[in-house]
Amino acid sequence: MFDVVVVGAGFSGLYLLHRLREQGLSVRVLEAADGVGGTWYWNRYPGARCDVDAVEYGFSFSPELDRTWRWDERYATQERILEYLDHVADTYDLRRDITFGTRVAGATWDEGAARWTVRTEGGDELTARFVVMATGCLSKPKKPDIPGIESFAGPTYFTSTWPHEGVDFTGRRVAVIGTGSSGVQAIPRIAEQAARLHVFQRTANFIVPAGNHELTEDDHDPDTLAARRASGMACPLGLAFEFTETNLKNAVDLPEAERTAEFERLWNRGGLPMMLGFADLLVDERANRMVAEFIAEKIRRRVHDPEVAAALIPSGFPVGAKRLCVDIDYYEAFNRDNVKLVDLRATPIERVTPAGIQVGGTEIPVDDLVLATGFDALTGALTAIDIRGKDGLRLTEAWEHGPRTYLGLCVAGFPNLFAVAAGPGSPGVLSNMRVSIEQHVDWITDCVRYVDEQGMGRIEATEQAQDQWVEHVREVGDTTLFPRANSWYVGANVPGKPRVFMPYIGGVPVYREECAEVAAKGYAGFHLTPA
Ligand code: FAD
Ligand code: N01
Repeated sequence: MFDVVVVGAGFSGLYLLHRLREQGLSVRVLEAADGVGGTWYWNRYPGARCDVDAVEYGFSFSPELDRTWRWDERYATQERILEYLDHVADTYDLRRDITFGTRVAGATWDEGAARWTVRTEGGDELTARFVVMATGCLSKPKKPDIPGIESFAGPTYFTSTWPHEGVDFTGRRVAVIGTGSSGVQAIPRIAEQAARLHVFQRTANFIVPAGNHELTEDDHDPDTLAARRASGMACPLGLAFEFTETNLKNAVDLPEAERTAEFERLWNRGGLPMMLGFADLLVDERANRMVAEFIAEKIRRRVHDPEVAAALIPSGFPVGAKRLCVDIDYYEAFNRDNVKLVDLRATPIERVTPAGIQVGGTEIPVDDLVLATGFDALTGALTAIDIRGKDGLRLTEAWEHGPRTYLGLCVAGFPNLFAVAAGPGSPGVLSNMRVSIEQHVDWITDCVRYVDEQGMGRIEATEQAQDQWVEHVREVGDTTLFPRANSWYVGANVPGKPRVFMPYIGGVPVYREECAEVAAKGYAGFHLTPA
């Protein structure tokens, strides 16, 4: 029997393994992939990179890693992040406790023995006192329901499970379906290679420029790094950002020139902090429309053909309520002769045929189909596992009407089970994920130590604490514009998924304090019992 079984070997699973082992616990990590990396193992599409500054995205817990690793660009490529996570695994000799190529099919709680039995798809069983699901927030790809898609005769590539050997699109007629973050990153790179690229856009997204650039040794200076990390800890989104007096004001209260100057400054700075520009951008429709119009004007300037520009301007949902995309040369791709935008709002896809995609009665010939169609986010990887808690309660039953967690970390009825940063009810996906992952892992490992030190064998969130947290997450979400978009944050991209705004929007610092307080009060809201 292990003390802890961890499922997943991405950022979360790797740090968990390191921390739990440091505590002297026996740990086994089970990972479906053949290597470490999680997101960065699977998503190898052209153009894939982080959209949080790499120096902030890398782990903060290890002076050793700070000393031995250098990021080369502001936004590291997928290859570089995967190299980094391999370096983390090497540095801490993590692979010896990871079983690769092993997908977990189920986990069943034995109340009498106070232990979990974890079952793999291969039929192996492991027992453990605790299980931590480090299965990822965006790790369960979602296939689009498009008539005829299975009949396509050429190769179909999912951005989320891209072939390791890469794909050469030279001379090919390529179709990309999907214009979320993955599509926005892949499209300019595919456009550079393909003979012809059709981009099938159902919803135009709000996109801000990356402002990518090379990094120097100064960017890795220990004091600079420490300052950035401290700034990230204080920011609701976990991003290093020097708030000015202006950023604490409401956009609607400022003269237009002053407001536009700040939008312009943040636009030129590049990246996700665009949404930190003013206090009211994500809560007041009027302020949100101001930033929407600012972005629309940028699109009009970047895209030469006014009709194409108009189709690329998002409408019908607030800026930021769907995950903001960050681009390198996205709009410029539509100025190329070999790229054509197909606006599915005007002409929906009728069907995929063996030789192409039929739209408005015309078949567009296609050699290669690229699906950048997203994920069953937050809950997908968890509900794909047959998790059974007390009295055989299935997680899918407990979450029938939407996910319910305490702090995004635990679920009532499922003792000694934790989820990392992916748990609905946590701020993870609204933050620089590394910040949330480290905080979650630290909290979970402290919790396991506390249970052991108290001579307890079992910890479970109470229904009451969970109900209060779920209500709090909903209430805070409802004060914002987030629930108004059909986003993966509310599960709208998966037919039949209950519509619930899943992440906690209270911000990283508030959430961290809340978690710390729960721990300081002897894990308030949890029921601890001897084994
Ligand atoms: P993951 O990296 O998703 O790892 C989960 C692992 O669990 C996977 O390896 C998976 O194979 C494994 N697993 C799942 N289910 C099972 C099972 N049943 N059995 C065995 N193994 C299983 N976040 C940011 O903050 N900044 C970014 O710039 C950013 N860029 C992103 C780009 C892309 C393309 C995507 C998809 C996501 C991005 N994210 C970003 C979010 C990203 O997922 C997190 O930053 C982070 O990598 C999550 O790490 P994780 O270890 O929690 O999960
Ligand atoms: O997925 P998405 P993603 N017909 O769900 C379209 C992170 N990430 O992989 O909006 C036609 O955002 C769908 O259209 P619509 C980041 O958190 C980060 O791009 O549903 N189109 C949409 O355009 C991100 O939010 C980076 O109308 C269909 C697209 O497919 C998250 O991962 C990079 C369709 C899916 O967009 C997910 O991003 C990549 C259909 N039947 C990912 N079904 C960084 O930059 C779906 N679509 C760091």
